[in-house]
Amino acid sequence: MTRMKTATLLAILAAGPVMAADSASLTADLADGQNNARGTVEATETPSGMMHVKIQLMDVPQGIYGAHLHETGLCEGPDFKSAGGHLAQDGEDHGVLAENGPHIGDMPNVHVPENGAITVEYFIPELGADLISDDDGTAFMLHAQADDLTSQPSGDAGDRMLCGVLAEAS
Ligand SMILES: [Cu+2]
Ligand SMILES: [Zn+2]
Repeated sequence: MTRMKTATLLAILAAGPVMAADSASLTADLADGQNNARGTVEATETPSGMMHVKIQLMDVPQGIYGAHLHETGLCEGPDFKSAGGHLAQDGEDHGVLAENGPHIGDMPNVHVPENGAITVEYFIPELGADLISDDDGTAFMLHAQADDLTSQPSGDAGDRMLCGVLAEAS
């Protein structure tokens, strides 16, 4: 453990202060309502201003599931209601099919294949690490059903299946 931390520190030093300042990175460990590990999410700022989000899932039942960033970084199972609604800015409605959509925390559905494992990457425009790391934090949520991309306020995506709190990568 100590050795790994030293290696990380050296890597940061090698990258120099410019890189460190420009690319904040946040990660979340995903768990289901029974606290079983189900994957990870990584959100990294890029020079373009877009957030690069990488989701890696494992041991998830085959299906199509809504994926969002939720406004509160608190994952209390089994229902994960503690994470609140979608991460959103003033005047935003839910979903890309809404005229005033989407919420800044809305992402495309994840299609999990039969083997239960998938990795997907998204770009989210105009999302900075400062918005994710606000006072009450932010959670990534995968729902039990597909997001219809239009129903208010959350795409009719059903129960909350997997949750993870995004925190600065150490
Ligand atoms: Cu959601
Ligand atoms: Zn939404």
